[in-house]
Amino acid sequence: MFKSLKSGLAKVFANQKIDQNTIRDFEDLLITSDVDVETSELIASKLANEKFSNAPSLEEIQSSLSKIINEIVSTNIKKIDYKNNAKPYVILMVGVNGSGKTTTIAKLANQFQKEKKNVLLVAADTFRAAAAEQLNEWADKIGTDFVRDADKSDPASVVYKSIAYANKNNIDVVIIDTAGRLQNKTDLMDQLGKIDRVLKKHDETLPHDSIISIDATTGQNALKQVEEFNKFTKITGIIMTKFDSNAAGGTLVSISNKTKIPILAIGSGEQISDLIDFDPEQFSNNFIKN
Ligand SMILES: Nc1nc2c(ncn2[C@@H]2O[C@H](COP(=O)(O)OP(=O)(O)OP(=O)(O)O)[C@@H](O)[C@H]2O)c(=O)[nH]1
Ligand SMILES: [Mg+2]
Repeated sequence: MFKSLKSGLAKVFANQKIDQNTIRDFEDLLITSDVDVETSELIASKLANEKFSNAPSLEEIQSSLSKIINEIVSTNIKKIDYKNNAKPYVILMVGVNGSGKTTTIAKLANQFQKEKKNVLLVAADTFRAAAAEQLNEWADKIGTDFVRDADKSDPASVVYKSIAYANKNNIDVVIIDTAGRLQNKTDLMDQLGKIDRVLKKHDETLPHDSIISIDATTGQNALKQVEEFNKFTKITGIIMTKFDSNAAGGTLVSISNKTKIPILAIGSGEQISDLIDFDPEQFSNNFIKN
């Protein structure tokens, strides 16, 4: 992970100089690591303003950069706060196709189960029969409750019913799986808006969390995804999936800087235990130094 940035930094700052030329090359390097232009400029200007000795070593530059990145990615650090909140605590999982929603739900459910919470998984991806099956299998494996509706039914309907089910069955945490949708497909985004509104009919504080799963290898489009989904349900947290694959890492830096929405956790594989809390310092060190 992040290999390109480290070797790139060594090249850009080989002459141990921080001047207009190296700063420009550094900005270009960030952009090739999936950091957006504005955020790249911000990081570069912060670096240019750092007080260095005459010929700063690569290590000095790296330390300073990792501090700068850490400042950006540690805005609004947050965990899912389901323990001290309303019962049931309702989490809506959204995101584009294949971004890891269903797998991440299984990982979260597994964590909550371990904490002795009663969990309900809701299949609001009614487009594909296989989608509900996939969630059902996870529910069986982890041992959570599960509700679904007939295929092709209105997903808002099963969502509405699920809250009544949760109230009746002493459920602590409800996690709703939604169909993957591209953020520019208006009809599908409207449908998501309807799911959000139906939840608010039960209780206007619902959903307590709307989490978007973002494939860490997505690049610049990730920002657009967060911004668009946020128009239909207020996004309260981000889970970056597939961090074990060849992610450049810059996507996460950009999203943190531009949206200020907390990164809740990171998906590090396909197994149920492959979900780790986001650690800004560790991320920043890896991003710059590894
Ligand atoms: N390596 C890796 N693979 C992951 C991770 N999270 C999910 N996947 C894989 O990505 C693929 C898609 O995951 P799903 O959870 O089905 O994604 P989804 O967003 O529910 O997909 P749709 O419902 O079709 O929109 C599966 O093969 C998962 O095993 C992760 O953190 N690391
Ligand atoms: Mg899915």
